[in-house]
Amino acid sequence: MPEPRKIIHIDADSFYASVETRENPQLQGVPLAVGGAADRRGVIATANYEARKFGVRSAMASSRAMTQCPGLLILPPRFELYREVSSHFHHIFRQYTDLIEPLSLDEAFLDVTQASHCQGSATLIAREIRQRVREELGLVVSAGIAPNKFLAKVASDWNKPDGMFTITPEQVAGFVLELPVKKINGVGQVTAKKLRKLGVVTCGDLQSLPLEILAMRFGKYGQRLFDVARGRDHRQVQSSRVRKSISVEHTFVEDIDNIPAMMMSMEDLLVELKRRFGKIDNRYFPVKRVVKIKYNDFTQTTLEEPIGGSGEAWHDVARFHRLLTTAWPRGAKPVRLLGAGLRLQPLAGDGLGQLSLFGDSEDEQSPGLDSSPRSAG
Ligand code: DCP
Ligand code: MG
Repeated sequence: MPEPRKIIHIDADSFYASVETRENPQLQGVPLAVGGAADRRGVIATANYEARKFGVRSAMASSRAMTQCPGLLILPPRFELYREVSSHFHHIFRQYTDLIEPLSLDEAFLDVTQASHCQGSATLIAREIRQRVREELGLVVSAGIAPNKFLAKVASDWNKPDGMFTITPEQVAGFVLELPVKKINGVGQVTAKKLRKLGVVTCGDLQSLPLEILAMRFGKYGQRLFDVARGRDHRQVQSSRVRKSISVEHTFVEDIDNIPAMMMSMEDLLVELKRRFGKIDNRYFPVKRVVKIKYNDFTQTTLEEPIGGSGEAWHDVARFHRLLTTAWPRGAKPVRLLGAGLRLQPLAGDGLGQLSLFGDSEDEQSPGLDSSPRSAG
């Protein structure tokens, strides 16, 4: 059994509104929202907890919010300011771990499994982060601590605002039994209603539904429901660190021992590699091709070659085949796994350093680059 991971989910309380209150302390205690003006068909981005008592919510029309809470003060958003605050959050997070996955300006997952601070206690690290955010930024963040992302996110919401909640690996099984399925990220009203018709309100109820039934009713999402009902979530914290490579691999049901079969498999891998690289090819270019072979005795070998400047495509099948046929005789045994990959270099001036702040919008910072595969040169 691998050692359990330690994941922290951090989420600032009424983020935009809290920043505005920090900038203008006189607003303390006043029902406050940030959003578009009511007389211009604006919507509410967020409201502080005083305004939430009146039912004011994110995405609500500002005019409706004014009706529900007549004294409501609605301020226009100041995104530059919120971004700056977000970068300060990340500055604090980075003192504890490099494995940080931002979800939005005020929300992030941290994997602190390897962190040595606070005697390695994720709960103590979260407490320290909350304290530092309060002292250094004058803001409040809630934190959830758990062995995976799903539970850490549930936990940060558990005692919000100004809350912290830990679910230890030993507590997982008991915790999910009573957890309402509505708390599962991705279970909206439609899914919740469908589940209720099946007699399911809690994750405990959900556990009684076999995977086949879930797959039939919910398609691909069925497997996810099956897993999270048991408190399982294997998704890794995806940090925005600069990538050095990208690869795909395949383990065969039965080992293969002939070159033509390996070549065919390599072609499938290239299709998948092309698809995966297509998602990031506006930020990186490939500098090397890599082939990996794992033999049936679990020994392995890799072979790579620079991608030339003669206009060849990085995904040139013949070149991957050649790497494969050159590398295989090194072990000359049946093969249980094949992999294909690329070593990458970031495109210059792509704003990667700001990735963590702007979520997906970093794509906008590399204009004029098409999404077709390109080779180095
Ligand atoms: N936001 C937005 N539109 C939405 C939801 C959120 O513009 N529909 C913005 C405003 C929020 C910020 O994103 O301040 C963070 O979103 P959260 O969902 O974390 O909400 P808050 O931080 O405001 O409140 P909470 O205390 O519930 O986290
Ligand atoms: Mg928040």
